[in-house]
Amino acid sequence: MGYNITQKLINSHLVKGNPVKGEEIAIRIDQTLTQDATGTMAYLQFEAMGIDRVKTELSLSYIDHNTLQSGFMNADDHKYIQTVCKKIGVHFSKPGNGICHQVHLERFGKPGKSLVGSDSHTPTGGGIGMLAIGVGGLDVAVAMGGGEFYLNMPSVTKVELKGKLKPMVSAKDVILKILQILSVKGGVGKVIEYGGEGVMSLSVPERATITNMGAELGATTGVFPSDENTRAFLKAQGREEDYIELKADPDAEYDEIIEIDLSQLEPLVACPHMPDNVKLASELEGLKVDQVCIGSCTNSSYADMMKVAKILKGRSVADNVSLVIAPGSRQVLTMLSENGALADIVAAGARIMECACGPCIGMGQSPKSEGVSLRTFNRNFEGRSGTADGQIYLVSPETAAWSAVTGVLTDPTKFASDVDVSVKMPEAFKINDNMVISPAKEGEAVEVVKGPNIKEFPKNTALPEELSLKAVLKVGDNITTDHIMPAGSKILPYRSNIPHLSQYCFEVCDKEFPARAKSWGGGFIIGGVNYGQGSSREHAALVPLYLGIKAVIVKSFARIHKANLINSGILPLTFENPDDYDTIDMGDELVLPDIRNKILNGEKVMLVNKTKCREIPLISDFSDRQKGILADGGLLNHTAAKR
Ligand code: MIC
Ligand code: SF4
Repeated sequence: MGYNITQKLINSHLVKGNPVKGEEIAIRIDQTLTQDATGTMAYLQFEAMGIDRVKTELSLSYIDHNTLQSGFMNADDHKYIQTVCKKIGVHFSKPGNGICHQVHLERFGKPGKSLVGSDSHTPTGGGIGMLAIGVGGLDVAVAMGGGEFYLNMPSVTKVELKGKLKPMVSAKDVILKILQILSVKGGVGKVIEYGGEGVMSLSVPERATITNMGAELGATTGVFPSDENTRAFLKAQGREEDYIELKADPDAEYDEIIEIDLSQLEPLVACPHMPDNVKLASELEGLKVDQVCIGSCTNSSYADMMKVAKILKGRSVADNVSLVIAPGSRQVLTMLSENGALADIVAAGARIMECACGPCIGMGQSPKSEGVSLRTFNRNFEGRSGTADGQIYLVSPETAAWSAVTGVLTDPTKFASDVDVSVKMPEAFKINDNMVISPAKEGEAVEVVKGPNIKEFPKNTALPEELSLKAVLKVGDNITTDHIMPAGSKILPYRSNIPHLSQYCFEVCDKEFPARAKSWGGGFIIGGVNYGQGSSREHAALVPLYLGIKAVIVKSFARIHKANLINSGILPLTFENPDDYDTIDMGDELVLPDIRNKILNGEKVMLVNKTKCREIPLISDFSDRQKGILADGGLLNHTAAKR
């Protein structure tokens, strides 16, 4: 039997375990990346591990999330990250150089390599044939120290692409289609592998748009073959030597196959407030628009921006629309400014933002109350834009640009004959890596600067024999990490200050939660399906840990968040019978008797609801490694205990 690409990548990096679906395996990590909003924690944890230098082939640290400096906090974090990176051997991409995933794709990603990043959109690297996985900061810290990365062997879904996209239909519409088919939880435990003759019609940045939003499917990652298009992209980036061919064997097998005929796709829109709430753009035609934002790690490549410039050239942004554009990297911005496209964009009336995440993570540009904002981004979770009742729609660059001009949501295909938006890949991208600072030589003295915004991270204690606490919060299905630990311009600057952050935990669902958790001495959280979907932020585990949360009991978990809970020593347990969720109310007195032994011995866990006089069976499906981590109260304690 032949191998698919996923199996080839995993087999070539396997260090432990049997690559059999669902079993825990460990892989060697070649590259790591962090961004600033998760990076401070990752580097504090790396320092706490007592390792002097990183042991990967290449590790990078990007500053792209917290670039608003309205106070000392973000600047403190940047200084800490820059100095610690210099010391431990990590390359540092300065603020303004671009969004981590875009820059990594352009300058550092290599087909055939493994990458973990402390950001859920790390699968962007799958567009260039990498095994690229989003993880929590502590898992990146471990990988930087040369440790393996553990995951459950995923199943592999093949997306068989046929045909070619019509003009004005784009890569974003492909992934929105897949989200419509699979939903925001349909990718959990899977790698989405792309194949078929349609692949050749997609450039590396288009492929990266598609794998990027694999995060929204909950997938472990996504991957495209590495082929002549990959070679051409690498060559144009001056790094043809990084090319290797990577393709599935003709007789490779898959767990599931989804066919998509690219030529049949129409422009799609993800409506508020979930990326899988997908409708046809033509159905929504005429919806009045207040704001259009173009950028983010999903759609900010040179080709995306050129398409937008072509549409805007000689036209004006509608009076009722504020158009905001953030090119994904300095490379893109430089090329747009040199070829005149930037002038066309500016002349149309766009507001140009720096090359960073910006509005995607609520760092400015929040829409007006109830404002309709069309965004080329990847997430439209409630409140994420910074406006609680903002109505965020996810669209392609083509739909965004035309809608900015017309002032209403517009199906761009009706203008297909007006403008040719095809963009040829440049023969040579503009290369300038002077905003990437190399680390110091080994042994060279470097002072690590920790300003007052950098506080210690919370540590857990070993799991006791019994846990007896109240249900301190009950939430529903599809709770995102943006619900658990919101971001945005007011809160994000405190990512290195857990006590401060804790005031905002679950703010979107229940403002009283932090105070209640403190006065009740912590507790258990009860939740529905796909709990913890979305970002990789381990703050969604560290802050509950700080507030005394000892277990999260839900119908099902999202992958990265479950791993982050385990790393923090919080028990992630699932209902054996999902209906038992209905029998627990907030405030109920709950007990997990003999829990330490049960976890360590892999026995069935019983939850006793003293208030309702009921016993509820729970699933605790942990590997031996995870049992040890949970018993010791988190990965750092576990590693220290093993020494
Ligand atoms: C996001 O898009 O939600 C973020 C902000 O990039 C997060 C990381 C974070 O919370 O810092 C992610 O996707 O992992
Ligand atoms: Fe940044 Fe948005 Fe991408 Fe997250 S999804 S890395 S906030 S651009």
